[in-house]
Amino acid sequence: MNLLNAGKKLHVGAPNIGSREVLFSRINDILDRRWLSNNGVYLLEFERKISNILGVRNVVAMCNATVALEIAARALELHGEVIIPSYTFIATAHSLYWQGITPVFADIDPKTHNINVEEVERLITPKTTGIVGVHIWGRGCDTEGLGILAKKYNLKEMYDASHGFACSKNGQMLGSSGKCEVFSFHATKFINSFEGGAVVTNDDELAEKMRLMRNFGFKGFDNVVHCGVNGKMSEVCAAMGLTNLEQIEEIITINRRNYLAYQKGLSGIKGISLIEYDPKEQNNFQYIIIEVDSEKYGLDRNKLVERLHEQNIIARKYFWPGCHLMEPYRSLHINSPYNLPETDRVAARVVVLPTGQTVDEETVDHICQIIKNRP
Ligand code: T4K
Repeated sequence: MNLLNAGKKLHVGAPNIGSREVLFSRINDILDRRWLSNNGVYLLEFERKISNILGVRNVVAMCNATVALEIAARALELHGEVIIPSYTFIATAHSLYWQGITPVFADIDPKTHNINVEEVERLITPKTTGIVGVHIWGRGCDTEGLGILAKKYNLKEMYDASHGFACSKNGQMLGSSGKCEVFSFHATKFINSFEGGAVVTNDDELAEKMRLMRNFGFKGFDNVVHCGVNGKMSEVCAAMGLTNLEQIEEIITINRRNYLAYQKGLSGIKGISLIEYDPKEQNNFQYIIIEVDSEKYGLDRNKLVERLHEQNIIARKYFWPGCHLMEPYRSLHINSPYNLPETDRVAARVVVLPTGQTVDEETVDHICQIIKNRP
């Protein structure tokens, strides 16, 4: 019986969960070892496996992607202004502002929802020290274009790849662009470790610095060489991550099946378009994103979300409003006099629909019927 038939709410972001038996046996082993955190065997194995999947030399796993972004920015010595898209989860902006860096918001390309490189160039000032690109929905952003800008203006380039685990661009897994890339393994992500994140990089020196910063800056027992923080991933989280990695193919198969069912069920509904994934690339299909053209559809985007919620389908309006319209950034008027018309337009149209293990084809069909039966 699916969740809706059982009278339960169906959430966007409901976690995918691997073999309980395997997880519990790992947790028992962790307890037997009495090694719960700080470079334990499960953490090291998790890092090794991610490194193999992504084809990146170094993986530094952390307690979540927000802290991973903060540590990466600090290790890169970003300061002053850093350009990011406004159309992203607020953590991309907060991770910079939290350490005294001003995030300057660039507009997006409405077709890809990713940062627009020309807009980035317009925003570069003498205070700019870096760019953080974001691979929204796991669709790789223009890393070539941002790389060229970074070189031209001597800026540090890094990526928030929170959505992009096991997604490729030009046939290569995301994770190898710029100085480093950050992944999230939060409960809602394609692969979760309860809470978790990682910075990945091919730069050994940078990786070593971030490893130390993740553990308060300690190098050895009594020697602190950096200002650091507690960014460590616990052994239990690493065990969950490892267990979920073992079902990666299965989750992709389920997500892909659901994506294709949505594609079929939503086709031909005026004013509703499902975003596409490039069939030449690998994708985790973790995000079912529709854009609602209210005029053509005949119903406001917010009303559609309300209607879905009334039917126990907890759809989300990620990422509305853009970061530039959230505090503290709204009051700071950081982008004045630049407007972000494409960000505002896309953020006002997007609805995220549920997928993953808790969703079957019957459920997708039911959701599509609700969307179809507009007034
Ligand atoms: N950069 C980007 C581009 C990101 O998207 C994110 C996170 C980050 C950075 C930072 O990564 P982390 O520091 O989190 O590793 C959620 C997630 O909390 C957040 O991780 C994610 N992006 C964002 C897109 O979505 P909220 O505020 O919507 O979280 P919440 O708790 O309302 O959960 C979302 C939905 O998931 C709910 O409808 C309920 C469902 N859910 C959630 C949890 C935790 C479950 O069904 N089970 C659960 O255990 O941000």
